[in-house]
Amino acid sequence: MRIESIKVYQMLLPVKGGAYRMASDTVQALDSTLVEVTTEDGLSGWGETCPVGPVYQPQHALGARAAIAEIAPGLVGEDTASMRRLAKRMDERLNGHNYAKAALDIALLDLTGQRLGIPVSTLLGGALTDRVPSYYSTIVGAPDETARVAVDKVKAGYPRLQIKIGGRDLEQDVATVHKVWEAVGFKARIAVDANRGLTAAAALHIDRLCQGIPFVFEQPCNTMEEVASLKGRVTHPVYLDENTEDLNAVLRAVSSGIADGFGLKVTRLGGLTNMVTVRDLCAIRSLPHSCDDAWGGDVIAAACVHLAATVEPRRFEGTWIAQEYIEGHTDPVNPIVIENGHIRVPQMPGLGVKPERSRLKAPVAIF
Ligand code: 0XW
Ligand code: MG
Repeated sequence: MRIESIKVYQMLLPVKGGAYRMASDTVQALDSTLVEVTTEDGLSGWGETCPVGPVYQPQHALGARAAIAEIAPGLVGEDTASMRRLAKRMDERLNGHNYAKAALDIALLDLTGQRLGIPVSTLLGGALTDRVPSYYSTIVGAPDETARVAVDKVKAGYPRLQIKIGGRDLEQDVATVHKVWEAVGFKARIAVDANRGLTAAAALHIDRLCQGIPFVFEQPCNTMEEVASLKGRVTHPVYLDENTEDLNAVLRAVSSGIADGFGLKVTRLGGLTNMVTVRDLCAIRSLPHSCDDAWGGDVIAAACVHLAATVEPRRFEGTWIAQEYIEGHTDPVNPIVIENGHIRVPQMPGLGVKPERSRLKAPVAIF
């Protein structure tokens, strides 16, 4: 079936509570881009990409829409039967810009799933579970307050916490990790995420001053080289997030043993098709990882959950979705929701979510 049109929508997602603070940036409202790919028979598939501001990664909302404008005209009129051909077509139109291609990749898989009458998780190899764990991500905050939130979220059923640190005094970061551990103990697994914000020296200090606390250290420093320099010097496992900029970066991190695991973002890596490759690479070395994205509504949340359902549970680090930090749902009829720290995997054909038309403004571009 041929692609008849690609519509691009913009949706503003204000942060509940006012601000989401990370070491690298503080964001107040996120600018999400939704794509609707429609085929000649009237079927529509949806995709989404929503960078968490322009500083977290070298990606930004206007960049996503500009990249889609380069790519989309080359997809209109193409047959949707071959994902490989469509991926090739995207690469022929634009080099790189994985985060924009990701929205189209997700929409095309949504379409294919609907056409075949199977969920996207089946297209990705098949679900191993119908319910995936999520994790709660704090903001960079005062030690006592962060520990209080951590206790609340464990009570709410989250099996894992991601504690944000960085961009401030070492003393505050060390106190935060200790307070959370004293308050929560083994009731939840803990990741400490510095979002690139530490020098290697600061990461070494935190590692030593938090000896005996079983956390994984997520993206402590800015570059892969700095993170690699920690190997053998820190006692905590080190995970990469922001440095996994493309498939080659993941391959390099896996093959050289730089990372003990990953915080993976579906759009950064180019969509679900590429994430299947990453999932399988990680499986070869028994590396744990998450399946999330930086931000977004129900469409990207559904994409992450379908993929998450296909990951071997013993290595799975959870799916973070923005629900705790945004009001309402893009799809109020079949929303993706966290219940007791877990998320049900949609069983309907395709992604199983559709943005409610009344929530969408007019398309910002039609191809
Ligand atoms: C917790 N997240 C998934 C949400 C923000 O985009 C940051 C991100 C991370 O793990 O760095
Ligand atoms: Mg992270």
